[in-house]
Amino acid sequence: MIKWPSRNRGKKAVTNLIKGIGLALILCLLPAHAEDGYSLWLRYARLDPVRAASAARHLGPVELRVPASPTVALAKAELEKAVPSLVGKAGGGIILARSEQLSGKPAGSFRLSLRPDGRSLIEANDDIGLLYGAFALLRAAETLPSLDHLDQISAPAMPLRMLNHWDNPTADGHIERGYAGVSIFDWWRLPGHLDQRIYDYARANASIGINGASVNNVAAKAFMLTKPYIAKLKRLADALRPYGIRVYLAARYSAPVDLGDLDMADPLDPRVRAWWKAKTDEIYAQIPDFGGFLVKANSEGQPGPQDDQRSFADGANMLAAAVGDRGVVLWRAFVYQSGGETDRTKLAYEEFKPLDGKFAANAILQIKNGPLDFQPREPVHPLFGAMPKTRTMLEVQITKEYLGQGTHQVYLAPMWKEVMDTDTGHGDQLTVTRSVAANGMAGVSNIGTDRNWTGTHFDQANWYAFGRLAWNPRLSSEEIAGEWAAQTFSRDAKFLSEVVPMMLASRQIEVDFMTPLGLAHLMASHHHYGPGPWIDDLKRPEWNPVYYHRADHDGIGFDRTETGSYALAQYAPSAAKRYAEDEDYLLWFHHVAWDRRMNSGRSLWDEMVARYDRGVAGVDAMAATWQRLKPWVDPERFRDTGEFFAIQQDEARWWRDASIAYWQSLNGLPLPAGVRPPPHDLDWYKGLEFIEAPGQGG
Ligand code: BDP
Repeated sequence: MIKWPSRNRGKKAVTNLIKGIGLALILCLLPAHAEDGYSLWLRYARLDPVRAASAARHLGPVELRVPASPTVALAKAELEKAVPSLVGKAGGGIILARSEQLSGKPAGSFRLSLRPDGRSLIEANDDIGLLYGAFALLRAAETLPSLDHLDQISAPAMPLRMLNHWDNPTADGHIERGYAGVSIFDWWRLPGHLDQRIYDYARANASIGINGASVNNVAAKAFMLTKPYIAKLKRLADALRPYGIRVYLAARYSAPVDLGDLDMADPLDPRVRAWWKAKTDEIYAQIPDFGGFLVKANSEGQPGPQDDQRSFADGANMLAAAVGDRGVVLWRAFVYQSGGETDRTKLAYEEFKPLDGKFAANAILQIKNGPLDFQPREPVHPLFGAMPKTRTMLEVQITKEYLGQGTHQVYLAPMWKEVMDTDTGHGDQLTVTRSVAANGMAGVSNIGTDRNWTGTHFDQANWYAFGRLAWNPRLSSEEIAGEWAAQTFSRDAKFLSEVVPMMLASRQIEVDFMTPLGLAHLMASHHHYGPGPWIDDLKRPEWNPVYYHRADHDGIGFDRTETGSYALAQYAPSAAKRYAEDEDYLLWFHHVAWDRRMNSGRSLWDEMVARYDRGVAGVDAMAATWQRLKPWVDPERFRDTGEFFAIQQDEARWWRDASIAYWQSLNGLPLPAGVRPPPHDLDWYKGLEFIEAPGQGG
């Protein structure tokens, strides 16, 4: 019965009952009830009557044929909560059991099938497999036409499927590149108090197979390694453990010095090695399943082994020795100290390739998807597949730093698939996925304290897609979008037939109006929000957009062929050839004249303008699609999303207009006939400032 808050506790229960019935009636009469997005894709909205009746035959009371454990209890509770919500009264049942068939499969694998009596059977060799299986069964009930032929074995493609939170453990909870509020990790109130949100976060992660979380910014603070913070981390780790999630820490390389214990951090010095060993032991004494350290070293002002004339392998191996076989060291490849090299995209390869074979067995090199920095489109990082004697892992950015941040709708699965499916050319169909599958994949989280977790409702799809792809990279972007939208909004076929193509198109649309044809890094300084292709006054040359586009009166683009920086040579020949010929990467790899003939028959300039316009039209089309979806969406999320589309419509025009105005100031070319000129002059766009933009660095 619904309880109403009442000042007069003496009022009769019958009053409450009448009110309750009244509210229930109102709710039934509403086409859809308001929702705030907190439930993510775990809403378990009632199936339509036919499907509910069908699924009800296979779902119902949970029978445990395994010993109870906290994880098994979570699986049982999830099923018991979800089944009545999905189907109402259920006539079947669900059995949780061990399985012989899964021996040899990776941790977390499970099998779903039907017993002869029609009940569902979830089998796994470990408890976490049962929890994953429980979520998978519920997903199947929601997304398959029926459960009548349920029979699937599912095993994770990669052992490490982790989120990297760039959350600063500071009082303001600021998240670097975070656009959904502040950090959900409340270090101040830990270890005494842990917010319910943390359990809900863990549950959402478990539902998509995420099994690791690095909880603090890679620009790390040394105090995270102190005793009080280890106690706080322990409380967090204890909460996440039943959900199969191990915690990791971003470690500040100079911590022994910063914390006042030593006067240098040289990784080959025995005192430094002993310090890290003792520190790591201290952590493991509290958190026996601590995952390990994530390290950003000698990058963007962070300290690292190069400060002591030691190599990255020396640094990583020192930490790896401290961790031992208890965990891993994730060493980030995102470095770009110049030392004379004039193409930033070549620097990480030049640093790390010679170190192949030098890293310890529990050190993993974590490589961003592209050689620059999470741009709307980049070629894959040349290190993938190029270090056969080194464990490597893929890092993608779930938060949309360079893709419209917290106001544009961009579904990122197509971008990640583009990267993951790329053949590196370094071996027999050695795709990026295959090159990292033995280790894993990390996603820079987009989660914050916003009620809907991710700032916009559609950004939830990127969190979801990250987990699903890390579990099964063979899933298509379309399947994942369909699953997500069905669980999050509506399973109606008409709704899905509109929303899924809209999501699939959204990434190319963003590329079109921001950085068409291989352009990159044209965003305004610091906050990276909005266009700033004219910027040329930042301290380091490679921080400036002009460094990347190299446009002048005659042409545009960065020559990375043999006549230029020859970054192409860092790729295996087949991959280099593909990239050299692909128009989508034209201006990434080539400097070309404005009148170059394109595949379309247009000149480059006309093609660029056409792409900008295509991008703007694409956003308009998405916004119009959304309006048509009103019948299937609750008013709250409908309005919310509609407003973000309106912002994106304005900003797509802003990107297009500012870019065109700037390119025209260089090339002096007219716009093709009939094309709308920018409404303002270049100075107007240059004058825009956004000091309050969220998520800025540091
Ligand atoms: C860049 C961000 C910067 C991060 C850096 C990193 O602008 O804030 O610290 O990546 O990956 O994209 O370390």
